[in-house]
Amino acid sequence: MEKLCDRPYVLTIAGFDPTGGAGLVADCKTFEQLGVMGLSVCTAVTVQTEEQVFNVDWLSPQSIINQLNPLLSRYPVEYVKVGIIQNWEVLSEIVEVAKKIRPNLKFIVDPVLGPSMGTPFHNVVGLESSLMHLALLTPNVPEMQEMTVNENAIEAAVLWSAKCPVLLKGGHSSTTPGTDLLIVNGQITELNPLGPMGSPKHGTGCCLSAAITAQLANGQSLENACLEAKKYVYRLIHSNQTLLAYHANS
Ligand code: PXL
Repeated sequence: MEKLCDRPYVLTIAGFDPTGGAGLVADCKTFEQLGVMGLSVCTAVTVQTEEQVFNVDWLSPQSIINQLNPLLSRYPVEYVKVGIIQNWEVLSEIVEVAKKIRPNLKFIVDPVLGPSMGTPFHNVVGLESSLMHLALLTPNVPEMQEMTVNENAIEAAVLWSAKCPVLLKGGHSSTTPGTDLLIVNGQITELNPLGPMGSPKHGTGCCLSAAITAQLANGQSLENACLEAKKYVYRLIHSNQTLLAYHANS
């Protein structure tokens, strides 16, 4: 008897946020709305509300790998989203282990930085060659600057795009809020906002990268997956007036 479902299986490797606004819970809400079967592996247990992070307990690489092994062995996963992870070395180790089980895996990495998370991806220049096969990197402007120690985020993203596609998120930009740049091999495509900004939400970056992952698994091109993911986040930021969104696919 067939025990696997008809939906594409996708995996998020991310942190647990007890509010469900960010991290693996938000990713799985997004996966469910977008018609894919979501699996999750936990990298860290955070203590937080939607307003404040109190603590981050990182799981060991071995504990992450222990969770990963049975899932990848059993389910035909093709696309994996990676959220908070302790540092670039742990990311490389996990990608390597995962690819031994499923060589065709494609990774969408959201390089979450910020004081609350311990800025795990600070200055990764020189380390990045181990991760050249990523399907997409989704930094915002400060994250791109910090990863590459380059004040000019667009220049840094164009350089990086020789290694893997970059979606440089402009959500917080004061000049062009909501305009993201999809950069593939140096070619820049502007993805414009769909309408007014809406009310700020906790975890929109997580949901954007999860939605891209789901839409790639659904067979969309990279550009369409990013556009559809922007629509998904647009609905989140217009769903209510609090920092925690309601998820809906229409
Ligand atoms: O939005 C970044 C993020 C990612 N992952 C987890 C988080 C947060 C922000 O709070 O808690 C688990």
